[in-house]
Amino acid sequence: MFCALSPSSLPLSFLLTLLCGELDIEQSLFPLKLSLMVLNRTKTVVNLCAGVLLIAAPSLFAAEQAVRPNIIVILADDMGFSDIGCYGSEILTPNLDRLASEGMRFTQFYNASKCEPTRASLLSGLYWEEAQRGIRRGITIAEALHSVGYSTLAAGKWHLDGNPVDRGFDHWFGFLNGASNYFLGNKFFRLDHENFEVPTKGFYTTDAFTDYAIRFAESAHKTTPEKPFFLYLAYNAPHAPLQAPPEDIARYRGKYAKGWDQLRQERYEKQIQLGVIKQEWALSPRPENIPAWSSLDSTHRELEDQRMAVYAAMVDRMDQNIGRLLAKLREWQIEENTLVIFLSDNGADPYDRSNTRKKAPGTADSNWEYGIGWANLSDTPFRLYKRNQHEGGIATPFIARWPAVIKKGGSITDQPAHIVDIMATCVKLAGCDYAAAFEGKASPVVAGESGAAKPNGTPAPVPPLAGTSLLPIFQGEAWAGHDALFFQFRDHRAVRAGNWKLDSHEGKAWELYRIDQDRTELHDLAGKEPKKLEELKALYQKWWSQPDIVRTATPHDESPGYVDPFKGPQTAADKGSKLPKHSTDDDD
Ligand SMILES: [Ca+2]
Repeated sequence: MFCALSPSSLPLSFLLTLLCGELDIEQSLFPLKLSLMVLNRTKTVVNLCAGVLLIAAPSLFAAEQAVRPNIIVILADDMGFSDIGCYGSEILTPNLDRLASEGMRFTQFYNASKCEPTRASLLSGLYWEEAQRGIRRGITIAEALHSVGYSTLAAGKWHLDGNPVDRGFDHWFGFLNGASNYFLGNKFFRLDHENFEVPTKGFYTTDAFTDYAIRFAESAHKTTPEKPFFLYLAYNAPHAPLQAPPEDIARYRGKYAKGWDQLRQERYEKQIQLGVIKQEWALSPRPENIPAWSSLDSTHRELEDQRMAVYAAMVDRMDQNIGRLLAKLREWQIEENTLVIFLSDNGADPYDRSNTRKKAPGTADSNWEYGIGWANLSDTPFRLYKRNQHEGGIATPFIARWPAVIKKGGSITDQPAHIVDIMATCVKLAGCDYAAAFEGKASPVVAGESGAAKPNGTPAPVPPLAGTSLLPIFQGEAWAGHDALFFQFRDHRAVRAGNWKLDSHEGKAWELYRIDQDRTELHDLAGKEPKKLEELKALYQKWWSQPDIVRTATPHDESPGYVDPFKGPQTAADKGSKLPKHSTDDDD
């Protein structure tokens, strides 16, 4: 129902608007952005203009229905599937829970398992392997929506080539690289193109990103109300280092003393109650490289409680800030026609490179991660983690609220969908004809402000979008969906097609799962279903051998390993460490 405005339809529709004299046109720069009131008046208008409509019906209907929404995409960083209340967590996230109760949740939404791959894929609408690192092929959502009159705004972590204001965003505040100290920032902070001097006191990234997101959106809304806006708010929370305001940490201290085994069971049971997972999917067992909570001594438990309390505080603080933004939408009276999406860029981070073990977790001068035991809790009920293509690496919470369109609050969909669908959705809602405007044309070349190199030679042509608009799902209608979804990071690979999923971890043998019956991937059917195994392998290889795919697979480097915080080398950089050395990819 949200049809694109074709240029040829504009003059006639505008004329009809004048003739009818009934339509509530907003300001002149964008005469066909009709108010919501118009939608309720369609019948009257049809009566008044019946004669003219006989000639002009298609284009007028298109115009009347094209009330383009504001679009807000909120991205969390390294947050697992079960870490917010409406997906099973004990962490307090009332604002995200409300977003879900007023909108819809997806139970089978997928990201690209890592920070930069997900950002490249989400913002380009292409698989990461097509977009290339940093988005060297393709355009961004901001470039697409800016071309059809949207204000385009961003705050948070960028982690792609160049600077967001060179990739279609009008305004940007945040840092260009993959991780930052939450209280002190780093040298990569920018306000648009300008270096941003992080205040020495009173600064916390999650608060600051929200401040600027609100500032940008308020300015766009108030100074150019005829233009809808697209806001990309990419928090770095709860990515390492574990750092949070003390008052938030205090609310969680002691709550994790019951340990990861009990909490994982509690989250699993809550997830079943909530309807975000099915009862027939058994909870994946604790891996052997995570000790039983009961085996830890009291000192160790105390430390674990401390660091999980900080992680919880970071998620909580993010939720508080999302609440501030949502309150502004209501205050500005634009809540009804604003699509708000929330998701995470990858599964929980299992690494433990904590190197300030004499300091308590949480402070500005500490550098802690929460370790594989808590990461396994975050990814309840799934197996494996960030970077892996098993469900623990790629399954994300996904909430969409849009009161004008998503009418059944609290609804849940089991449709398998993917971050490539977000761009497809945005261009659909914005009335941007991506294929006509961009496909086959040269991809933009941007300066390597964050240290990334420019593409060599002639920029590659912009490929067709890999995704499909989610609008039918929002409307409660049938959705064509995907024949198959593909996943790869280094030698972690997967393809999901219908009820089946093929996985390989660290280049090891393919595993085959009936994902509809066994989403926690506990019963490998590779030996029992050789025909299906070969079919999915061929599907993956066909995708993988496309000429446009940039092959990034390298020999596997390591498997996640639990590191006792009281024993052994403390960081990968320590001499003689048994821990793997982490490449840039692994660091963020
Ligand atoms: Ca991440």
